[in-house]
Amino acid sequence: MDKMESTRDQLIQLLAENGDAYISGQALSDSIGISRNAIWKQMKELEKDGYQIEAKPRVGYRITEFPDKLSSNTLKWGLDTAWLGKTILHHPTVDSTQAIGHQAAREGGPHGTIIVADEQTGGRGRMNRSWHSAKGKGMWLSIILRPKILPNHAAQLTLLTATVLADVLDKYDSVKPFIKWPNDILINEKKAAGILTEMQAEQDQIQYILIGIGLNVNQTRDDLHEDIQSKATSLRIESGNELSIKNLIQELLIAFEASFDKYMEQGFLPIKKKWESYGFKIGEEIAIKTFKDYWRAPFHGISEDGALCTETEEGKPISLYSAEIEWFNDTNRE
Ligand code: BT5
Repeated sequence: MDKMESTRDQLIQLLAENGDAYISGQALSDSIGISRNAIWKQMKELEKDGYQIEAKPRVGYRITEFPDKLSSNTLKWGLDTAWLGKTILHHPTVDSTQAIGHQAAREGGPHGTIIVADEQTGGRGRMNRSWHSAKGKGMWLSIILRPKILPNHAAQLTLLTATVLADVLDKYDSVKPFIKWPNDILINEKKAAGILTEMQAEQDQIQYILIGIGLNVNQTRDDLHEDIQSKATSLRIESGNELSIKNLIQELLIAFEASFDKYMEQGFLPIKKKWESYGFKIGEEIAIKTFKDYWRAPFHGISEDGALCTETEEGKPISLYSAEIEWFNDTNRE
């Protein structure tokens, strides 16, 4: 980072920390170590970048509006969380936010650290599938968590994440989200979001969990990669409106923190109920694909620990932890 940029970052941070209150030119000049005239020049530069700044004579400055582009500062401004997103690492372009997240977690990145990018060149899904993450079109984000739960409960956090995403999307007009087991978000039977959970753990202790969330926001149908055009969608396609990715991220983080805190207090049961309220094809017949079999059976919901409750071909109840589900006239086959 060059000197100009770091001065500007310090300035934004000081103003952002001050919220709605004014901070005097003198105080800014003392903290950053540049002249009051230089502060004034920097303010003019910020305005060119889309910041709206109010300057009150003899009182000081405050920011009244942050630009819509993503940065650690714009995301933190107005983010009303206690622990989630206190550290936000933003990059314009990355291979995968998961890769950056693993590195940050290995280097001690705290619980609640967020990694977010405008674009991923090597975005990943489960089982090494690729995840298309075009520049400025979606939410491409990873969360580092260090929860005090048993490693075999980690999958519950993936289901929790799906319910948080569904809750956030449900608030948007003409968007009716469903969760396809275990954790794809569908709108009108097309995939709008996916979740990838990775974990570093010993037998009975989690070092960290990295939850990766990919949400299609502002793609038009033509913007979607041809591999996924028939089976994917975006919020813009569904709602007809372009949406602010920055606002969506903030809404997601606020809802995630509340849901996580509740989970730590009350356990999985409230999440299970919420998940089932969004569950796709619950009570209907689905096709189940495991690594060796493929059969049809009714989908009864999820168990207390997040497994898929269904039946064997012979009609005996079973719980499955890893499988893919499909439905008839399903266009989503891999
Ligand atoms: C997922 O995998 O759905 C998990 C996706 C997680 C992506 C996030 S973005 C931030 C973080 N950093 C990463 O590198 N990853 C995470 P899975 O259930 O395996 O689904 C993958 C399949 O979804 C692909 O094989 C495609 O068929 C389809 N797909 C790929 N890109 C898509 C997109 N943008 N929208 C909808 N479907 C897509």
